[in-house]
Amino acid sequence: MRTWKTKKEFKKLFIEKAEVLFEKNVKELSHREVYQIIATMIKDLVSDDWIQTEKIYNHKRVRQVYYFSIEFLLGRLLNTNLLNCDMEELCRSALQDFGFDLEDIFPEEPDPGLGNGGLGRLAACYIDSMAALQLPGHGCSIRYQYGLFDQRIIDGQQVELPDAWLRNGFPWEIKKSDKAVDVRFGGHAYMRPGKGGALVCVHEQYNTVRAVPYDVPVLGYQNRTVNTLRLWKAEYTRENMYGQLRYGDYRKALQYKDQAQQISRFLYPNDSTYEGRKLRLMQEYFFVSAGLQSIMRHYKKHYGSPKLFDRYIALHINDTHPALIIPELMRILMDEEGLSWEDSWRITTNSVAYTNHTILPEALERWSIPMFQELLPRIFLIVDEINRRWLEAVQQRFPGQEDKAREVAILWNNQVHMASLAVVGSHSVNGVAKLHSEILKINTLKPFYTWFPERFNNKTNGVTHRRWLIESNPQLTELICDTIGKDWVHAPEKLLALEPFGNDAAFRERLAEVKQKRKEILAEYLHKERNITLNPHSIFDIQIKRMHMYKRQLLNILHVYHLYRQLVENPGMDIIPRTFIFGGKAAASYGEAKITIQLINTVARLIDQDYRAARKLKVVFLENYNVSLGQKLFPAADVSEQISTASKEASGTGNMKFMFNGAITLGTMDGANVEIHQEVGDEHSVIFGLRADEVQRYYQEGGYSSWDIYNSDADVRRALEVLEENPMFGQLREALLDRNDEFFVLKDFKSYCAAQQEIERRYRDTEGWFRSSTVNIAHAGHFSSDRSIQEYADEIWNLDAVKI
Ligand code: GL5
Repeated sequence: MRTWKTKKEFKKLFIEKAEVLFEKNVKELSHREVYQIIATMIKDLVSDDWIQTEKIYNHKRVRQVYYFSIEFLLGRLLNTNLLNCDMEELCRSALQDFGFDLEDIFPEEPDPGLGNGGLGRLAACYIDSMAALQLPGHGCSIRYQYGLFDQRIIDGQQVELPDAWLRNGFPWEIKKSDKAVDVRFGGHAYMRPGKGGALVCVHEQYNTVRAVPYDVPVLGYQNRTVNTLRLWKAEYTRENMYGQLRYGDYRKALQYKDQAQQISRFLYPNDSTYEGRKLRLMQEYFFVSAGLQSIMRHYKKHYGSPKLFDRYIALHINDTHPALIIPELMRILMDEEGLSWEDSWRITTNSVAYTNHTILPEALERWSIPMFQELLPRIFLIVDEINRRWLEAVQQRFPGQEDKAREVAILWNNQVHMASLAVVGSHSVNGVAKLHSEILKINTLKPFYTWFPERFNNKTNGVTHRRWLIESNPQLTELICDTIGKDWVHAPEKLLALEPFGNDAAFRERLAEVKQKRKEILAEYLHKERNITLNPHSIFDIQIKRMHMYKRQLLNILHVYHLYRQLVENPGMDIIPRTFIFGGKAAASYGEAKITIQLINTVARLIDQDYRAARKLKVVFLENYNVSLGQKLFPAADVSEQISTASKEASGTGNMKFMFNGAITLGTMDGANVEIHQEVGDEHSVIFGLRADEVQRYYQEGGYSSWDIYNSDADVRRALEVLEENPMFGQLREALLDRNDEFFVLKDFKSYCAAQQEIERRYRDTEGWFRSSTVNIAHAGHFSSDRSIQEYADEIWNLDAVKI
């Protein structure tokens, strides 16, 4: 393969690619075409290393991990990959010679629609860190044709448009048709005596869906490691189609074809319908089965006997969506490799490890047994047997205690309980922040913890500082390097060396300049691209995350309205101008979250149109929040809003991205906020509200009376008046008062207002503020995903780094 290492070679190849790909000379190229050419060139550039990496893994027969996740929210890859192969400056300068500015090229890349929120973004950070640490680890997921949705705000309301992110192709992927595998759905499965009398499974009359892999290279940070993210696309098979046509059943044949193609069409099919849920279950089995079959095939070719599978292979499941990997591995080992149940079970549980990402009951997956059985008859037989053996063990230990069995059953109440399957079938169960891992032990998964205390552990989340600091905030990166050198780039915990500079006036001044600059960059961008005007001299107070009642965007906007009312009554009130920025998508079927967006936009308009307030306050709801917009917002933030109801946010990862960029956390003692607070202390973060144990106690006691607060607190009463503006908002008022405020918005209102005043007080003390900002950056290193992944590798996967 011809590739480039110098600017001259780059330019020569660039010209050739322009001809081959677009039949154009350089002057005629559009920005999008330039992006496509460079992406293709990078893929060519790293292809030798990619092949080499795999060769070394195979040759040395190293232990490898496969990270199964139903989402990988990658973000744009061009900048990241240029940084990783250390070609950014060369590329920038070559393009300049051609008359292009690299900064104009980056926005041409659409954000891949392969994820929706924190869980998917975490998976993307984790594969980045695996490659950076030279760990043999790969991702496995689905190649969705459409992402979540493109969010538009029309008349203040969210409107969902299709996110056809693949419209112009995805230049980072390579289709591997020869590595396709078949996945079976439906039909009948039963056991019958085979040779020597042992029972064997017969599975017949099933449909076959072809899974075709598309591989995306995952580049290590300037270290030549190139791992793989394998994305599966679903296709129909001609054989299956013709099979049905042979019997003259056109309707069935077309139905099959359509259903097969549906599997990888949408991220998040609407699960409020039976058809939607069925499709989601098909997606889960589809990528798990395809991934595992290809792993097994590769393993047997290079490593040998399936009996040693668990010595060489670790399988990680990111939440329960890939938990069918447990019965699927059992199926492959027994039905295809001829191993016994006992050997297969030992290998399976030794291979699989499970991370839980939520305690919200509605998010714990359960499938109806009839649907499961119809779609996956062979897998159901195996789950049924796992459940039978497991309950037998429970009965032996607690004879006659039905309730013990009920608590831990995998099949119960006509449902398959996926979290129970995941815990029983794996050797490690972890939460994603210290508090969350404790809640799993004492609450959500308590009965399992009593059984398998040794399985439970914590792995606090992390984010890749390469994307979230180095790539997103070059100004801050330069300041840090000028101040403490570059060691931290490879060892982010060394950011700690920055802490003493919080006491250095010259450093603080430069830090303030960087923050100001980043606020101006954001303001300019929003002005140019979205016609939004911000005052870059106001405090930028930002809440960006999925819209959810437990995340309490409602608390934030009620406080803004409270401030607004104060200003109206007292226009001379001395407050520092404040810009409240919101961004996030609400699930299409989540009424209250969508109304909250409308409320935010209503308050925004109210303030804009009132001269008494508009000089001091500004509210913006940014349409279509995604990874690339996030990369502009985190560097510009002064205040990081992390205000979920304590105990509800498993970890949060936005909180860490803000911290890397020197924002101050305004948060509850929830998720990883607790550990951020532990790192920086009361002096450098602002904490408010009920604690997790208090929230849990209220729940046990049937809640609290929000009416009492309403009746006794005039500020609360006044703030709620905004909900009388529009009959739509009545639903929110009802949730807060008549449905007893499940998320403690009114209960925490007073203490949130006080915390906001505290933020303002601290901001007035510029010296103290930037000292706090420095301390936050210095302690952010702990929240690098490199730290998290090293812990996974050492404590769960038992994986060593491999030099390439
Ligand atoms: C989530 C949690 O809600 C977040 O608190 C957590 O940071 C994230 C990654 O561990 O996982 N669970 C989940 O289903 N989504 C999340 O963001 O989407």
